[in-house]
Amino acid sequence: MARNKIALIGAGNIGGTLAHLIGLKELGDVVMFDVFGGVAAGKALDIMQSSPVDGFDSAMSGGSDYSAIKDADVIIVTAGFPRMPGMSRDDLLTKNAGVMGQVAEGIKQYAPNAFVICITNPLDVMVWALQQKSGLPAHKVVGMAGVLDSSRFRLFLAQEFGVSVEDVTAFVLGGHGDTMVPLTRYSTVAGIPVPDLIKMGWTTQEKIDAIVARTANGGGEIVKLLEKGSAFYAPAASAVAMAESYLKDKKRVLPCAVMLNGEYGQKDFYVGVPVVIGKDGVEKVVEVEFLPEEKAAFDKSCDAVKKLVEDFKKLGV
Ligand code: TXD
Repeated sequence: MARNKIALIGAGNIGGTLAHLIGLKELGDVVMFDVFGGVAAGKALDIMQSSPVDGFDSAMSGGSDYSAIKDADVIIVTAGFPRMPGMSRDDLLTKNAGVMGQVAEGIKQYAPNAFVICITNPLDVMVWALQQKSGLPAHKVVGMAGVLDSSRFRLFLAQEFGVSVEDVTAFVLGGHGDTMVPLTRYSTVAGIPVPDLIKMGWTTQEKIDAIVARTANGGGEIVKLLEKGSAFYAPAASAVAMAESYLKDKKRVLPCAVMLNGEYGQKDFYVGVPVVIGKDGVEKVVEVEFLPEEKAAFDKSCDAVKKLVEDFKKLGV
């Protein structure tokens, strides 16, 4: 059987990390595309030169010609501009709107059957724009944010409880950003929900509230430290988990930004909810029951995303 072909649109910090992880996991051959073709080609060559040491057989190439992505099985989009200190994700709207149009054209022309994962910010709007402009079916175009947000949440919980990250699950919904909604009653240590752990005296509500706030600001904390650019190791790992679930038909339940069609009482825009990812892309949206305050937080998050979609439409790009 031929190897999978994975195209990376954008060969910046996340793009380069994606290529490296894909090689180390032998998920397929990698084609990197960037407006700076030399950067894409250079990173591809550098990573391929590590393959004899690490023992993986993935071909890597890079350039600035869209024809190279022809018939890719998976496309991961990071093209665009990252946040700088003091910028919100939404400030990136105008800058990245034009980029998405070009990327959508390239995908439509050369790889209309691909499973597409968008990472570019502001995430929920950019993935919507990419789906609309490329015309690919919505179940084949998803946004990466929830896996990253819940990974951050899991880490902070594991640190608080002094347990392995492997034994912590977390549940995060809503838009990527300050309005994201972490559901603590569906977040667990070895199956024990966080509210029960509070009752057991293992932690306090105040500490959990602080962890929730730190998670929601998880990206900003890193932007501030890095001073130029935003997080890239954890975002890349998160997108690779989504790609792997599709390519291996693992049917993992992962929080992804997907087009809602009446689920959770919302429709016609992208927002983060738990979904099953398998060989058909988004195979199922998992709909949980909300408590009134959770519903209010989710609806508020949806309103923020919808407003941004309207702002995007006004740009007329
Ligand atoms: O959770 C999430 N979704 C995110 C999103 C977490 C972290 C970062 N997130 C966003 O991903 C971030 O705000 C950016 O919008 C993207 C990419 O982040 P990265 O850190 O990889 O940015 P870089 O290093 O600036 O890389 C972007 C590359 C760079 O090499 C540009 O030359 C290229 O994109 N670029 C383009 N490539 C192709 N086509 C066009 N038009 C283009 N414009 C820029």
